[in-house]
Amino acid sequence: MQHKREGRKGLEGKGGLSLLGDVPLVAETPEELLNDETTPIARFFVRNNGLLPELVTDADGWTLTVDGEVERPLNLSLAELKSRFPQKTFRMVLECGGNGRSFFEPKAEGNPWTHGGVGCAEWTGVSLGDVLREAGLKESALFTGHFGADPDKHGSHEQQAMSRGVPIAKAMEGHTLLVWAMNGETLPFIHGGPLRLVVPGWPGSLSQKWLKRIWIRDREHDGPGMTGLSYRLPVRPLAPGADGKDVENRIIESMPVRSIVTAPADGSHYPAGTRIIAIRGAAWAGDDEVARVEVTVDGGATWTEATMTPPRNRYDWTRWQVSLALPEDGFYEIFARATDSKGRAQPFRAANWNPNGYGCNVMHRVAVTVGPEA
Ligand SMILES: Nc1nc2c(c(=O)[nH]1)N[C@H]1C(S)=C(S)[C@@H](COP(=O)(O)O)O[C@H]1N2
Ligand SMILES: [Mo]
Repeated sequence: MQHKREGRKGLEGKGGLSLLGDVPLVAETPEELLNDETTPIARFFVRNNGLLPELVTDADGWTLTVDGEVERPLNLSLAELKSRFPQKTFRMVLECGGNGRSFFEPKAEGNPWTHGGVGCAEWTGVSLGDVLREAGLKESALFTGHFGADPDKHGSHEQQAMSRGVPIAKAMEGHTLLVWAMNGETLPFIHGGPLRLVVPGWPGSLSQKWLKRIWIRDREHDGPGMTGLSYRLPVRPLAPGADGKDVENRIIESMPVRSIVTAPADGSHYPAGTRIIAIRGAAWAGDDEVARVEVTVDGGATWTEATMTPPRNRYDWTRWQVSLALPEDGFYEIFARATDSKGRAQPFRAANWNPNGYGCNVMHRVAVTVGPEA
């Protein structure tokens, strides 16, 4: 795909990404560039809701405030975070809540992600729960509210570009991290450096970048991204195209199960006579585990189970591979279908349409040809 040269400021070193928007800056990763076990920073998607904050020169002097329903409000420098709490490194999936949106019909509102609004990196930091225990949660503590340093898309600091939050139980999970390093490197500015949250398994919007403040609240947080139709799904299935404004909805928590084929790339060609093709991919399932991945090349008439590499830790993705026999030269569509530990599999067709296009986990399709070069 040809990319526009302009509008890629902030995406230096990320030449392979597809630009979905320049203001705010949004770029996804073509599925075949997600073939690494750990997604390199150069291939990690970018999603902003506002403009970038000012560049930070003194990273260790960056401060995080924890206040609200706590016994002892904290104001910690990054240097203090690093020295006062046990350090953790986990490889975990970060996925935009709108990943897969472009497959809804009719089109839903928002960035037209294919399946590439996702990456799986090694995140290093401290558990948010350890910091909240130090602050001492009051009985009234119910929810977090996350605040970053970025201005909104008009450049104003009066309102957060996005400010979401989670129930206290999710905040206290050991894997919910305050992160300063990614793949062993200082957390890049574009990914929220010096300090970001990573709330694994739930929509990426909870993983606040350029994190300045965690406000502990006695009620559900109501910042931008928490109200209206934002990051919510209708409780009862909607007819595609409905406005969905006056129906009962719920906040999205765990993301749905998904798999992607990371090799071969869509449009690949094999020499005539090729009878076995090697297929590789990744699968993940929000808070749950991937129970199995199956692959078909005949539209779902027959399925072959893939071999899975166990995840390194909770919230890591599952890498999988399978060799498939092709009966003859010709055109094939590869579909991979993951099933989670609760028995939920991916649909063949985008299901559960909603106006903002969340939760589309339709199977990824990769078409290949076998035969003489055209
Ligand atoms: N401060 C801040 N944090 C943010 C956002 C933002 O716009 N501002 N976008 C969120 C969204 S919607 C996603 S999907 C992830 C993307 O993280 P990445 O850009 O590092 O891939 O960051 C989240 N954190
Ligand atoms: Mo997102």
